[in-house]
Amino acid sequence: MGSKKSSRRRFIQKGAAFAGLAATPASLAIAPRAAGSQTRGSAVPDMNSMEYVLYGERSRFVNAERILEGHDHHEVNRPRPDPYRPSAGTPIHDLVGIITPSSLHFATQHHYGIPDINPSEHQLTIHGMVDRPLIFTVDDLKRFPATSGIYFLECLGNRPRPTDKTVNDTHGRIACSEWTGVPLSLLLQEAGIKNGASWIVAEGSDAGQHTKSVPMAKVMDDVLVAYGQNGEPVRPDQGFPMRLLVPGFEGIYNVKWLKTIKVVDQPYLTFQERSRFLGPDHRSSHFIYELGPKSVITFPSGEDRLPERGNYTITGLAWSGGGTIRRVEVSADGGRSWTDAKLRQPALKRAFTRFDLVWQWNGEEAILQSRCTDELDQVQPSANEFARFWGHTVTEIHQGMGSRFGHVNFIQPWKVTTNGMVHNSLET
Ligand SMILES: Nc1nc2c(c(=O)[nH]1)N[C@H]1C(S)=C(S)[C@@H](COP(=O)(O)O)O[C@H]1N2
Ligand SMILES: [Mo]
Repeated sequence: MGSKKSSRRRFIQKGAAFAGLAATPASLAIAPRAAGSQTRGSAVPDMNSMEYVLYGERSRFVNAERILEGHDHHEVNRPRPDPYRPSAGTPIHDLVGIITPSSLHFATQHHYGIPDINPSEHQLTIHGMVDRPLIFTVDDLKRFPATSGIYFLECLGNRPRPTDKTVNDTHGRIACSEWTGVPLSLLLQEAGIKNGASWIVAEGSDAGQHTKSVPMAKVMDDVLVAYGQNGEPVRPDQGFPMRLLVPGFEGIYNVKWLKTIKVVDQPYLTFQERSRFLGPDHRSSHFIYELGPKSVITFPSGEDRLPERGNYTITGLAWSGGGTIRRVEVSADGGRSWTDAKLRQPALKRAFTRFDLVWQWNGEEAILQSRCTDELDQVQPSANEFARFWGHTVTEIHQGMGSRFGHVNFIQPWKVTTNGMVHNSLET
C-alpha cells in the first residue's frame, strides 16, 4: 500500500478500518444523488448582512427539501384551502443524527389548511368530567414546570409500496423532534378528574376541527401539551401555539392547534375515527394506537449509487411506540444472515435511534435490510410475516393498503445491483 494513500482511501477500498468507525473522515466522498451539487439560488447571499446575524440560514449549497406527495385528498369536504395545500414528506435520506429540523418535518394531513393563530388570543379549555373547568393561555402553561422529550411522530399513512423509488417515498411521513410543554396530567390534576373518567377527547382549532379520543392511562403516563419544538415555539405546520403530543401513538392522536380537552368516560367516534380508520377486518381497530417496532436503512437506499466497491457505512433509523430500541440487525443477503448494527447514542424511548454498520461491498448484487427489536422484545416483521398475520398475500397487502392494516412496519429491502445502483426491492 503506497504511503501516499490517505487513511480515507484505505478505509474505503481495503476494508482495513472496521475498528476505526469514529475516525472516519467526515468528508467521505459519497455523492449518491444527481441533485447533490445543485445550489438553491445563483445569487451569492451576503452572509455578513444583518439578516444573517439576526436569523441564521443554511448554506446555499445545502438543498434538502420536503418531498411533495403530489396527490389531492378528494374526500375532504370544504372548507379547504384553495389551491389545495399538497402534503409533503420528510427527506429522511438527508437527515443526520436523530432530530428532524422543523422546516423539514413532514407536512401532511393539513386537509383544511394551517390556521394563523395569535398566541395572545388562543386558549385551551379543559372541561367535561372535572371538578373545575379551566382555561389556559400559552403564558398560563409556561407557569407550570415544563418537560422536554425527544419523540418520533409517525403518520399511519407511512407505508412503503413496491412502486416507491426512494426512502423518502417509502418512509417520509415521520419526523423526530424535541418537544417541550406541560404534562397533561398536571393540568388535569389542577382541574380535578371525576370518578369514572377514562378518556379525553381533544379538539384542534383548524377548520376541520380535528378531534381524537385518547385513553386516560396514556394521558397520565407521558402526554404533553407542547408549545416548544426543537428549542423554539412549535411551528404553525406542527400546531402553533400548542398541540397534543402523544409519544409513540399514531400521528393522528397528536392534535395540533389544540383548543379543547373534554374529559369523558368512553372513546368518542369522531369524524376522523369514523371516516378513515374503521377497517372491515376484526383485527383492525381504530383504538389500537401504539406503533410497532420499525426501522429502515436510509443509506444506501433507493436511487443512491455506490461509485465503487469498497467500504461504506450503512446507516438508518429505528423507532417503536413500545419504548426504546434494543437491537438493530442488518442483512446484506436478503435476510439469510444478520449482523448487529451499532446503536448510536442517545438511544431514547419513543425516539429515532440511529444505527450504523460498516459494510464492504464486493461489487456483487446485494439486498440490504434492517430489522429492529424494542424493549418489549417486539421484533419488526418481514413483509411475508406481516401479510401472514393479516391472512393475506404480500400482493394483496400492497393492493389493499387502506388503514385497515393498521401500522405498516414491515422490513424494507434495498437491492444494490452490480453497477452500484440501489433500488426498492419490495416484492410486488
Ligand atoms: N388539528 C389537527 N391535528 C392533527 C391533524 C390535523 O389535520 N388537524 N392531523 C393529524 C395527523 S393525521 C398526523 S399524522 C399528525 C401530524 O403531525 P405533524 O404535522 O406535527 O407531523 O397530526 C395530527 N394532528
Ligand atoms: Mo396522519
